[in-house]
Amino acid sequence: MIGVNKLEWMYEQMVTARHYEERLREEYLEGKQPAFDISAGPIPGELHLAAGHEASAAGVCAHLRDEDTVTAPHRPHHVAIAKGVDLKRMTAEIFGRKTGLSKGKGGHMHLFDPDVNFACSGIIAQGVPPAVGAALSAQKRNEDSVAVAFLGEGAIDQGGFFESLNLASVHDLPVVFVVEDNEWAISMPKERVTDVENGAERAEGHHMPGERVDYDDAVAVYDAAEEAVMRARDGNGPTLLELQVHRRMGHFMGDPEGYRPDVDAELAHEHDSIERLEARMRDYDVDESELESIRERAEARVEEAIEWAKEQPEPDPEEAYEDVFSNPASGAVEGGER
Ligand SMILES: Cc1ncc(C[n+]2csc(CCOP(=O)(O)OP(=O)(O)O)c2C)c(N)n1
Ligand SMILES: [Mg+2]
Repeated sequence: MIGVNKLEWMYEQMVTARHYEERLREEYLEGKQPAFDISAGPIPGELHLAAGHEASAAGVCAHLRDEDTVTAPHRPHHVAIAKGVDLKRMTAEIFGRKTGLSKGKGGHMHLFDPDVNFACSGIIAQGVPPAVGAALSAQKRNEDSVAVAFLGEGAIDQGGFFESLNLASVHDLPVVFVVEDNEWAISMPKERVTDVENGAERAEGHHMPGERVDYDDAVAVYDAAEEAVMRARDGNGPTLLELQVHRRMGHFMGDPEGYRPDVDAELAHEHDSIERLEARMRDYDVDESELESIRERAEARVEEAIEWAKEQPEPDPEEAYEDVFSNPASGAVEGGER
C-alpha cells in the first residue's frame, strides 16, 4: 500500500506542474493578443499544456530513478517535472534562452536532459522506439534500469508504436508504454479513429500485460505502474498501460476549441486529478496545513524558475547552426558542399 511520503511526493509534482502551466499560459499570452500572433511575446511558437494530465506522470515517475529513461510527446511538462528535469534550465529552454537545456534551440516540445535521461519530441509516437532502444541497451548491459514511453491515445495507431510493442515483447525488454487517453487528438475524438475503446487491449496482440486506469486517479496509477515497473526491472518484460486523463485546456494555447462540446470541457474540469488526490490524502490524515505548505513550496519553485529564465541571455544568432547537425560535413554550416 502506498505510504504518506509517496502521496506527498506525487502531490508536490502535480501542484508544481499545474502551477507551472498556469504561469506559462500567462507568460505565453503576453503580447499575442488581440489578434493571435504566434511569434509574439516571451514564448514564441506553439505551446501544448498538460493541465489535467498530472496524475499520469506523478503515479508513474514515483517508481523511477535518474538512470531510468523517459520519453514524452509534445505535451511534456508534467512528465519532465516528475522525472526531475532541471526546472530552471527547462524554463529557459521554453523561453528560448541560451542557458536552456538545448541552448534555446529546442523549445517546449524538444526538452532534453541527459542528467535524468529525459527526452521529448513534437513528432507523434516518436519517443516510443527510442525508449525501446534504451530498454534494449539496459538489457544488453545487464543493468536493471527501465524505460518508459509516454504517448497520447492519438498515437496508438502509428506503425512505430506497433513495431515497438512487438520488439519489446519478443525480447522481453524492460519497458513500460504509458498511453495518456484524453479522448482527443487535436480536434479528433478517439472513437472516430481507433477500433478499441480501451487502448490497453493492444497489449493482447503482443502477449504482454495491459491495464487501463480510469478517473485521473494518481493512486490507482501508482499501483498499476508499480507492478509494471517492477516487472520490467525484474527482467520479466514490457507492459502497456492506458491512463484516463483530461485535457483542461485547448490542444495548444490559442486553440478556439470550436469542435469541442461545452459539456466535454466542463467534464474535464470536474475530473480534477489534484482534487481527487487531496481527498485521498485526507483519508490518510494529511492535514490542510501540510497540503498548503506543499503548494507554497511548489509555487515558490515555479516563480523562481520563471524569474531566472527571463533574466537569461538570448542565443547569439551566429550560433544558430551549432549543435544542430550531429556531424556536419565541412562547409555544411557555411552553406558549402556536403
Ligand atoms: C507523426 C505526426 N503526425 C501528426 C502530427 C500533428 N499532431 C500534433 S499533436 C497531434 C495529436 C496528438 O494527439 P494525442 O497523441 O492524443 O496527444 P494529445 O495532444 O491529446 O496529448 C497531431 C496529429 C505530429 N506532430 N506528428
Ligand atoms: Mg489525446
